[in-house]
Amino acid sequence: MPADLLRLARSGAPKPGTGIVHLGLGAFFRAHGALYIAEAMAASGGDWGIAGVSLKRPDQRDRLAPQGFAYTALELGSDRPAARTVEVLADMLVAPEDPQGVIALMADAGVKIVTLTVTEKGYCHQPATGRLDRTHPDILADLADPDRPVSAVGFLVAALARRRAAGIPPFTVLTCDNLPDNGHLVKGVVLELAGLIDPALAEWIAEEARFPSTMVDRIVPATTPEDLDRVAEITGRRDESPVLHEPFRQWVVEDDFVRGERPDLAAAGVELVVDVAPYELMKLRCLNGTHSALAYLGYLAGHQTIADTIADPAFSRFADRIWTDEIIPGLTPPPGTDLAAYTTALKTRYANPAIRHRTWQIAMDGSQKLPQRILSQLAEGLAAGRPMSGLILAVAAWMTYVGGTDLFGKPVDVRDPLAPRLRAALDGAPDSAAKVSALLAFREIFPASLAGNEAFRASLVEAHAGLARHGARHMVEAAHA
Ligand code: CS2
Repeated sequence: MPADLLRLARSGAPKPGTGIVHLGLGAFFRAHGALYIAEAMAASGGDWGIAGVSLKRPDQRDRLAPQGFAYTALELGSDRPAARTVEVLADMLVAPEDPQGVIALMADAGVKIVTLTVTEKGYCHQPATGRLDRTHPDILADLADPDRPVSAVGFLVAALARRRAAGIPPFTVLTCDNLPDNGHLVKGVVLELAGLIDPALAEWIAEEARFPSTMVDRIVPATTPEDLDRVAEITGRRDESPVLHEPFRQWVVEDDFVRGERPDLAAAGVELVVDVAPYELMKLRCLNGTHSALAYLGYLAGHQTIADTIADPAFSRFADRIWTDEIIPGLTPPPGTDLAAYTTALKTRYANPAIRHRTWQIAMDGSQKLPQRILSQLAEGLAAGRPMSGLILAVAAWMTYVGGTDLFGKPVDVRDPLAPRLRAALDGAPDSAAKVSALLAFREIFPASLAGNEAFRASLVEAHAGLARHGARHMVEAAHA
């Protein structure tokens, strides 16, 4: 029996103009920001159609174009799956095919906002400092030819330059990636790159553009070929690029837009606030921090998904203990939020059996994720004298994982921009002590103050050796015994 197919578009209303360009159009934004924006338009109108841009590959465009850029969003977890047809995407460009077209689109006077989900590594910053990585190959390419950029940062700068030259006000840059103080971070890298190209441009951007911070939340696993069949079965219609997501969602946005121009986000349930920081920290540490911890340890214990991992009682207890003993004590709750209730709800979200979020997927790009998810709170907790053994075990699990062989001797497909360097450093190290030292020396991941903490190093070595000797499940069980 097909689920209800709700159309997320104003029936009979003229097609809205394009007011938003999204860089890095993947499953997450289509299941999160795009839905909020579609709902805001359904409630209050406005020309907030979205043009998507793929910065690397054409595959997403190739799947969506034949369906007129409409797609199915399938909510899984409540009793009955709920499917919606989303018609908020107006077009999609592939940057390497037509960089000039992307710049022209972003420089169009009708475009007021550029949203981004380019993942942590897409900002070309140094994770430990948040500053632009001026040696990054994409940034070097952007500097060599600013009119044919490669990176998201390069496109933002090129389009802002074009707008300035044409006398058009800048757009608002609305980042939707899981980085702390993400508005400030993207502003910093944009100003740094712009300053290297044209200092007057950087000044204009600093004065006229806006970079609100945001906290985004919804669990959206990568869509698999099996999911396409599942969606077809449920809806009775074939969709080459559906998104599958949990029922929960949250979007907290700093209300600071160029000329105040934005969709009526509040009508769709977005929380517009003055200070996003407490929401961001809560989400990054409680959710993404434990997600990464469960991903590395769960993977090493042989668990395929987060739902499988949290269904294992040892891991369920482990998650409770790190929330209670290590994470929550370091947080200031956002107004009106009970952190214990927040993490209890999180655990129910993790346990959703309909969401097959692979530990391997979350384990990707650990070098870019660990600093803000785990290491910053680890450093603060150690300084405050809290026992941080659960998060230390998670870091040891990451150190094991990036070695490229799991605890059963099977190869691991490590996806990380630093993978070859991490692997080389580990291959040259004979034992746990040497391996831990080799990785702690990566200054772009571990700040000197943390790497130089001898008690931390000793605990890491013990945890790393313990994983090899006793296995992940045993270590998780023993972590809080
Ligand atoms: C996950 C996030 O893949 C990951 O690293 O931790 O994508 C997570 O599912 C979202 O941030 C949830 O809002």
